[in-house]
Amino acid sequence: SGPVVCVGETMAALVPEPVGPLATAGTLAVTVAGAESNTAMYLADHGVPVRWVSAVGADPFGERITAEVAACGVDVSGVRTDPARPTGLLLKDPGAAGTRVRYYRAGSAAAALGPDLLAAPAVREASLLHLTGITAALSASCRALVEAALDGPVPVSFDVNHRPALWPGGREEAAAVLRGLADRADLVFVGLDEAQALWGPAVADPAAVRALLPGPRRLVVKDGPRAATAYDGAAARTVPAPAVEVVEPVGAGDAFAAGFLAALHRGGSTERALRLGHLTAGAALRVGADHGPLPPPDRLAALLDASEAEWR
Ligand code: KDG
Repeated sequence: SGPVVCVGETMAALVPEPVGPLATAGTLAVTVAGAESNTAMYLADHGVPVRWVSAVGADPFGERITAEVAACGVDVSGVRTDPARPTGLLLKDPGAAGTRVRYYRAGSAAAALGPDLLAAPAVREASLLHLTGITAALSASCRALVEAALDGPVPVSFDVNHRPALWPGGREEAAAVLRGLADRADLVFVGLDEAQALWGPAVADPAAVRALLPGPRRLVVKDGPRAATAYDGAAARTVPAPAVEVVEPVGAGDAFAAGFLAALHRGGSTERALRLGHLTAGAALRVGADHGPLPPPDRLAALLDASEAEWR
């Protein structure tokens, strides 16, 4: 079967080094950020055949991003270069209350992507398409791309990824659009806090998210540092999150999705998929960039095989 194909925008991300507030930063590290390429990189780290399909500008950041994603073992042959539009940029502003993100991405190369992309052989060969709600917010053509993917023949994995700054219509628009899209996917990832922010305080537990999104066969509800619950049909399984010393949280959700998908790709159980999701998220939490190194393979294997008592 074909590769997992991740479609979405990737930007150059400037991160204060050492990690701290932008206002007092002396040095900015140039890193790569993009939810879908993050997931692709972690999938490649897990040995899953994966392709990232997108567009970048004909500029140094576009070149650099594509090279860095490729260096992780991701197939970038389907990445287009748009001579007329730039690569997007983001600034990370880490603070005590978490990281604020500032975008410089309006009119970017990736924002001009559209449903025609789905006809490209690089996408048609996919065994699974991985998309996120970020793409739905980038432009009308990007929204149409997500809609068309959900109507198409390839199963879709969808991470809700609500980014409030990207929705000019505000929370109400995001809530309606993202619920409609997520409910049509085959597999959905969403944070419990994100679900509450979007769909209201009554969405207080994973079961409430399931009730709101009955469509996807598999639904994963992540409850931050506490636990994650996966539904396969009506069957629910919850796995607590291991403790991690967090350096900077951005990218953890993308990593979680990759771990979960990688375990399923290998035919693993829901329990193993949740564990590998947590362990992969830990790799993102321990670094300032979105993509950090996985624990060594023998350590990962031991944790996946640990008894429930040892895992906790
Ligand atoms: O999930 C992490 C992403 O939010 C980050 O990499 C930047 O893709 C990004 C976005 O649009 O916010």
